[in-house]
Amino acid sequence: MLSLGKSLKKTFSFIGSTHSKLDKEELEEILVVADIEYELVEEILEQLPNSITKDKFEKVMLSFLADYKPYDFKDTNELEIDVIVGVNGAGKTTTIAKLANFYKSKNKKILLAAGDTFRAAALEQLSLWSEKLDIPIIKTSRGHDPSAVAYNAIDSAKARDINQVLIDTAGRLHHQDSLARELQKIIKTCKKFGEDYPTRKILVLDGTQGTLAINQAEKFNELIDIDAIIITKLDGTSKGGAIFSIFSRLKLPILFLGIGENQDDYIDFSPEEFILAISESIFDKK
Ligand SMILES: Nc1nc2c(ncn2[C@@H]2O[C@H](COP(=O)(O)OP(=O)(O)OP(=O)(O)O)[C@@H](O)[C@H]2O)c(=O)[nH]1
Ligand SMILES: [Mg+2]
Repeated sequence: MLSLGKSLKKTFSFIGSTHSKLDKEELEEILVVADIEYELVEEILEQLPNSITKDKFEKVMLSFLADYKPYDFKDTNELEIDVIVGVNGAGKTTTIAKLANFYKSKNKKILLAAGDTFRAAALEQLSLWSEKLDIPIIKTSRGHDPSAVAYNAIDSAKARDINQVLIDTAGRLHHQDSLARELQKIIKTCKKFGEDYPTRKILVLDGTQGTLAINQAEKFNELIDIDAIIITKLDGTSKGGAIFSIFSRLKLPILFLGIGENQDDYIDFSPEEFILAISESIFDKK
Protein backbone atom coordinates (compact mmCIF):
# COMPACT_ATOMS: atom_id res chain seq x y z
CA MET A 1 0.00 0.00 0.00
CA LEU A 2 1.29 3.48 -0.87
CA SER A 3 2.22 5.78 1.96
CA LEU A 4 0.06 8.79 2.64
CA GLY A 5 2.94 11.17 1.88
CA LYS A 6 3.64 9.57 -1.54
CA SER A 7 -0.02 9.48 -2.47
CA LEU A 8 -0.45 13.15 -1.69
CA LYS A 9 2.56 14.20 -3.73
CA LYS A 10 0.38 15.89 -6.31
CA THR A 11 -1.48 17.79 -3.60
CA PHE A 12 1.54 19.66 -2.44
CA SER A 13 3.70 19.52 -5.58
CA PHE A 14 2.98 23.18 -6.31
CA ILE A 15 5.19 24.13 -3.39
CA GLY A 16 8.22 23.20 -5.52
CA SER A 17 11.38 23.30 -3.46
CA THR A 18 11.42 22.99 0.32
CA HIS A 19 12.53 25.68 2.78
CA SER A 20 14.31 25.73 6.11
CA LYS A 21 12.32 28.71 7.39
CA LEU A 22 9.37 30.72 6.18
CA ASP A 23 7.78 33.99 7.18
CA LYS A 24 4.04 34.22 7.83
CA GLU A 25 3.23 35.66 4.43
CA GLU A 26 5.00 32.86 2.60
CA LEU A 27 3.34 30.17 4.69
CA GLU A 28 -0.06 31.82 4.32
CA GLU A 29 0.22 31.66 0.54
CA ILE A 30 1.19 27.98 0.57
CA LEU A 31 -1.65 26.96 2.89
CA VAL A 32 -4.25 28.97 1.00
CA VAL A 33 -3.18 27.52 -2.37
CA ALA A 34 -3.38 24.02 -0.85
CA ASP A 35 -7.02 24.93 -0.15
CA ILE A 36 -7.00 24.98 3.61
CA GLU A 37 -9.96 27.14 4.60
CA TYR A 38 -8.89 30.77 5.01
CA GLU A 39 -10.19 31.15 8.56
CA LEU A 40 -8.21 28.11 9.61
CA VAL A 41 -5.07 29.45 7.94
CA GLU A 42 -5.49 32.61 10.01
CA GLU A 43 -5.90 30.53 13.17
CA ILE A 44 -2.74 28.58 12.35
CA LEU A 45 -0.71 31.72 11.63
CA GLU A 46 -1.87 33.43 14.83
CA GLN A 47 -0.11 30.76 16.82
CA LEU A 48 3.18 31.01 14.96
CA PRO A 49 6.10 33.42 15.25
CA ASN A 50 7.20 35.38 12.21
CA SER A 51 10.08 33.05 11.49
CA ILE A 52 8.55 29.62 11.11
CA THR A 53 10.52 26.40 11.36
CA LYS A 54 9.42 22.84 10.61
CA ASP A 55 9.16 21.97 14.30
CA LYS A 56 7.03 24.95 15.19
CA PHE A 57 4.77 24.41 12.21
CA GLU A 58 4.19 20.77 13.08
CA LYS A 59 3.50 21.53 16.73
CA VAL A 60 0.78 24.05 15.88
CA MET A 61 -0.79 21.88 13.18
CA LEU A 62 -0.90 18.86 15.50
CA SER A 63 -2.64 20.94 18.17
CA PHE A 64 -5.67 21.05 15.84
CA LEU A 65 -6.13 17.32 16.35
CA ALA A 66 -7.00 17.62 20.01
CA ASP A 67 -10.62 16.45 19.62
CA TYR A 68 -10.16 14.22 16.61
CA LYS A 69 -11.05 10.59 17.17
CA PRO A 70 -10.36 7.96 14.52
CA TYR A 71 -13.19 5.59 13.75
CA ASP A 72 -13.16 2.60 15.98
CA PHE A 73 -13.93 -0.44 13.83
CA LYS A 74 -14.99 -3.21 16.14
CA ASP A 75 -13.95 -6.67 15.07
CA THR A 76 -17.34 -8.26 15.13
CA ASN A 77 -19.18 -10.95 13.27
CA GLU A 78 -22.55 -9.36 13.93
CA LEU A 79 -24.47 -7.88 11.02
CA GLU A 80 -23.59 -4.23 10.38
CA ILE A 81 -25.06 -1.85 7.87
CA ASP A 82 -23.23 0.91 6.00
CA VAL A 83 -25.28 3.52 4.15
CA ILE A 84 -23.09 5.39 1.67
CA VAL A 85 -24.21 8.95 0.94
CA GLY A 86 -22.83 11.95 -0.93
CA VAL A 87 -23.52 14.29 -3.83
CA ASN A 88 -23.64 12.89 -7.32
CA GLY A 89 -20.31 11.91 -8.78
CA ALA A 90 -18.49 12.09 -5.44
CA GLY A 91 -17.44 8.46 -5.83
CA LYS A 92 -20.03 6.59 -3.73
CA THR A 93 -20.41 3.52 -5.91
CA THR A 94 -16.66 3.16 -6.47
CA THR A 95 -16.10 3.60 -2.74
CA ILE A 96 -18.55 0.77 -2.05
CA ALA A 97 -16.26 -1.50 -4.09
CA LYS A 98 -13.30 -0.34 -1.96
CA LEU A 99 -15.21 -0.85 1.28
CA ALA A 100 -16.31 -4.29 0.09
CA ASN A 101 -12.69 -5.11 -0.63
CA PHE A 102 -11.69 -3.88 2.81
CA TYR A 103 -14.37 -5.94 4.57
CA LYS A 104 -13.47 -8.97 2.45
CA SER A 105 -9.93 -8.74 3.78
CA LYS A 106 -11.46 -8.97 7.26
CA ASN A 107 -13.25 -12.16 6.21
CA LYS A 108 -16.67 -10.60 6.35
CA LYS A 109 -19.52 -11.85 4.20
CA ILE A 110 -20.91 -8.93 2.30
CA LEU A 111 -24.13 -8.03 0.53
CA LEU A 112 -24.52 -5.00 -1.75
CA ALA A 113 -27.80 -3.09 -1.97
CA ALA A 114 -28.46 -0.97 -5.06
CA GLY A 115 -30.23 1.89 -3.34
CA ASP A 116 -29.62 4.36 -6.16
CA THR A 117 -32.78 3.60 -8.08
CA PHE A 118 -32.83 7.03 -9.70
CA ARG A 119 -30.22 6.44 -12.37
CA ALA A 120 -30.42 3.32 -14.58
CA ALA A 121 -26.64 3.30 -15.01
CA ALA A 122 -26.13 3.25 -11.23
CA LEU A 123 -27.72 -0.17 -11.01
CA GLU A 124 -25.51 -1.49 -13.80
CA GLN A 125 -22.39 0.02 -12.23
CA LEU A 126 -23.00 -1.67 -8.87
CA SER A 127 -23.94 -4.94 -10.60
CA LEU A 128 -20.59 -4.89 -12.42
CA TRP A 129 -18.76 -4.48 -9.12
CA SER A 130 -20.83 -7.29 -7.67
CA GLU A 131 -19.66 -9.59 -10.49
CA LYS A 132 -16.07 -8.42 -10.36
CA LEU A 133 -15.78 -8.84 -6.59
CA ASP A 134 -18.00 -11.91 -6.51
CA ILE A 135 -20.33 -10.41 -3.92
CA PRO A 136 -24.13 -10.83 -4.01
CA ILE A 137 -26.36 -7.85 -4.71
CA ILE A 138 -29.98 -6.94 -3.98
CA LYS A 139 -31.55 -4.72 -6.59
CA THR A 140 -34.85 -3.60 -7.99
CA SER A 141 -35.97 -1.80 -11.11
CA ARG A 142 -35.35 1.82 -11.75
CA GLY A 143 -37.69 4.22 -9.94
CA HIS A 144 -38.58 1.80 -7.14
CA ASP A 145 -38.37 2.80 -3.50
CA PRO A 146 -34.73 2.55 -2.31
CA SER A 147 -35.93 1.97 1.27
CA ALA A 148 -37.53 -1.26 0.06
CA VAL A 149 -34.16 -2.29 -1.38
CA ALA A 150 -32.50 -1.53 1.95
CA TYR A 151 -35.17 -3.51 3.81
CA ASN A 152 -34.89 -6.52 1.50
CA ALA A 153 -31.09 -6.46 1.72
CA ILE A 154 -31.00 -6.48 5.52
CA ASP A 155 -33.77 -9.05 5.75
CA SER A 156 -31.94 -11.29 3.32
CA ALA A 157 -28.58 -10.71 5.09
CA LYS A 158 -30.11 -11.90 8.36
CA ALA A 159 -31.32 -15.06 6.68
CA ARG A 160 -28.05 -15.73 4.83
CA ASP A 161 -25.39 -15.44 7.48
CA ILE A 162 -24.09 -12.20 6.01
CA ASN A 163 -22.39 -9.74 8.33
CA GLN A 164 -21.93 -6.59 6.26
CA VAL A 165 -24.52 -4.81 4.12
CA LEU A 166 -23.37 -1.91 1.94
CA ILE A 167 -26.18 0.34 0.70
CA ASP A 168 -25.60 2.61 -2.29
CA THR A 169 -27.74 5.76 -2.51
CA ALA A 170 -28.55 8.37 -5.14
CA GLY A 171 -26.58 11.61 -5.22
CA ARG A 172 -29.30 13.58 -6.93
CA LEU A 173 -33.05 13.44 -7.33
CA HIS A 174 -35.40 15.86 -9.03
CA HIS A 175 -35.41 18.02 -5.91
CA GLN A 176 -32.95 18.49 -3.10
CA ASP A 177 -35.75 18.08 -0.54
CA SER A 178 -36.76 14.73 -1.91
CA LEU A 179 -33.18 13.50 -1.63
CA ALA A 180 -33.11 14.54 2.03
CA ARG A 181 -36.39 12.73 2.68
CA GLU A 182 -35.25 9.66 0.78
CA LEU A 183 -32.01 9.36 2.77
CA GLN A 184 -33.84 9.82 6.06
CA LYS A 185 -36.32 7.14 5.07
CA ILE A 186 -33.57 4.68 4.13
CA ILE A 187 -31.91 5.19 7.50
CA LYS A 188 -35.18 4.86 9.37
CA THR A 189 -35.77 1.59 7.54
CA CYS A 190 -32.32 0.28 8.54
CA LYS A 191 -32.94 1.24 12.15
CA LYS A 192 -36.20 -0.72 12.19
CA PHE A 193 -34.03 -3.80 12.56
CA GLY A 194 -32.98 -2.58 15.97
CA GLU A 195 -29.88 -1.67 17.93
CA ASP A 196 -28.34 -5.08 17.35
CA TYR A 197 -27.74 -4.12 13.74
CA PRO A 198 -25.79 -0.86 13.87
CA THR A 199 -26.17 1.49 10.94
CA ARG A 200 -23.16 3.58 9.95
CA LYS A 201 -23.77 6.61 7.78
CA ILE A 202 -20.68 7.17 5.66
CA LEU A 203 -20.31 10.37 3.67
CA VAL A 204 -18.24 10.29 0.49
CA LEU A 205 -16.63 13.60 -0.47
CA ASP A 206 -14.86 14.45 -3.71
CA GLY A 207 -11.39 15.63 -2.70
CA THR A 208 -11.03 17.74 -5.86
CA GLN A 209 -13.84 19.98 -4.63
CA GLY A 210 -11.66 21.56 -1.99
CA THR A 211 -13.47 23.69 0.55
CA LEU A 212 -16.84 23.09 -1.17
CA ALA A 213 -16.68 19.63 0.34
CA ILE A 214 -16.80 21.12 3.82
CA ASN A 215 -20.16 22.77 3.12
CA GLN A 216 -21.48 19.48 1.79
CA ALA A 217 -20.27 17.67 4.88
CA GLU A 218 -22.01 20.17 7.15
CA LYS A 219 -25.29 19.81 5.24
CA PHE A 220 -25.25 16.00 5.25
CA ASN A 221 -24.29 15.99 8.90
CA GLU A 222 -27.30 18.16 9.79
CA LEU A 223 -29.53 15.90 7.76
CA ILE A 224 -28.51 12.44 8.92
CA ASP A 225 -25.73 12.69 11.53
CA ILE A 226 -22.74 11.37 9.64
CA ASP A 227 -20.59 8.75 11.43
CA ALA A 228 -17.52 8.83 9.20
CA ILE A 229 -16.14 10.31 6.00
CA ILE A 230 -14.25 8.96 3.00
CA ILE A 231 -12.51 11.43 0.71
CA THR A 232 -11.99 10.36 -2.91
CA LYS A 233 -10.01 11.37 -5.98
CA LEU A 234 -6.96 12.47 -4.06
CA ASP A 235 -4.81 10.99 -6.81
CA GLY A 236 -5.49 13.90 -9.11
CA THR A 237 -5.85 17.04 -7.08
CA SER A 238 -3.90 19.90 -5.64
CA LYS A 239 -6.71 20.67 -3.20
CA GLY A 240 -5.96 18.07 -0.56
CA GLY A 241 -5.54 20.79 2.05
CA ALA A 242 -9.31 20.69 2.48
CA ILE A 243 -8.82 17.41 4.33
CA PHE A 244 -7.21 19.37 7.13
CA SER A 245 -10.30 21.58 7.35
CA ILE A 246 -12.55 18.54 7.33
CA PHE A 247 -10.98 16.75 10.27
CA SER A 248 -10.03 19.77 12.34
CA ARG A 249 -13.32 21.62 11.81
CA LEU A 250 -15.92 18.86 11.70
CA LYS A 251 -14.14 16.38 13.98
CA LEU A 252 -15.66 13.56 11.95
CA PRO A 253 -13.45 10.51 11.55
CA ILE A 254 -11.98 9.87 8.12
CA LEU A 255 -12.07 6.15 7.33
CA PHE A 256 -9.76 6.21 4.35
CA LEU A 257 -8.77 8.16 1.25
CA GLY A 258 -9.60 7.14 -2.32
CA ILE A 259 -6.69 7.40 -4.74
CA GLY A 260 -8.02 5.79 -7.93
CA GLU A 261 -10.85 3.98 -9.67
CA ASN A 262 -10.09 0.39 -8.68
CA GLN A 263 -11.22 -1.58 -5.67
CA ASP A 264 -7.83 -1.44 -4.03
CA ASP A 265 -7.07 2.20 -4.72
CA TYR A 266 -7.43 3.45 -1.17
CA ILE A 267 -5.09 4.25 1.68
CA ASP A 268 -5.49 4.40 5.42
CA PHE A 269 -5.79 7.85 6.83
CA SER A 270 -3.95 9.19 9.82
CA PRO A 271 -4.24 12.91 10.56
CA GLU A 272 -0.78 12.95 12.15
CA GLU A 273 0.77 11.44 9.04
CA PHE A 274 -1.18 13.86 6.90
CA ILE A 275 0.20 16.84 8.80
CA LEU A 276 3.73 15.45 8.58
CA ALA A 277 3.28 14.97 4.83
CA ILE A 278 2.32 18.64 4.44
CA SER A 279 5.25 19.66 6.60
CA GLU A 280 7.75 17.51 4.65
CA SER A 281 6.60 19.11 1.41
CA ILE A 282 7.10 22.60 2.79
CA PHE A 283 10.26 22.31 4.89
CA ASP A 284 13.73 20.84 4.35
CA LYS A 285 14.43 17.58 6.09
CA LYS A 286 16.47 18.17 9.20
N1 LIG B 1 -9.22 9.22 -9.98
C1 LIG B 1 -10.19 8.78 -9.16
N2 LIG B 1 -11.43 8.61 -9.66
C2 LIG B 1 -12.39 8.18 -8.82
C3 LIG B 1 -12.15 7.91 -7.45
N3 LIG B 1 -13.32 7.51 -6.89
C4 LIG B 1 -14.25 7.53 -7.89
N4 LIG B 1 -13.70 7.94 -9.05
C5 LIG B 1 -14.36 8.12 -10.36
O1 LIG B 1 -15.31 9.16 -10.23
C6 LIG B 1 -16.44 8.92 -11.07
C7 LIG B 1 -17.70 8.95 -10.22
O2 LIG B 1 -17.64 7.86 -9.31
P1 LIG B 1 -18.93 7.09 -8.82
O3 LIG B 1 -18.45 6.05 -7.89
O4 LIG B 1 -19.76 6.67 -9.97
O5 LIG B 1 -19.63 8.27 -8.04
P2 LIG B 1 -21.09 8.29 -7.38
O6 LIG B 1 -21.00 9.17 -6.18
O7 LIG B 1 -21.57 6.92 -7.18
O8 LIG B 1 -21.92 9.03 -8.51
P3 LIG B 1 -23.53 9.03 -8.70
O9 LIG B 1 -23.97 7.60 -8.63
O10 LIG B 1 -23.71 9.65 -10.05
O11 LIG B 1 -24.11 9.86 -7.62
C8 LIG B 1 -16.18 7.56 -11.73
O12 LIG B 1 -15.67 7.78 -13.01
C9 LIG B 1 -15.15 6.91 -10.80
O13 LIG B 1 -14.36 5.97 -11.49
C10 LIG B 1 -10.81 8.11 -6.95
O14 LIG B 1 -10.48 7.93 -5.76
N5 LIG B 1 -9.88 8.56 -7.85
MG1 LIG C 1 -23.28 5.94 -7.79
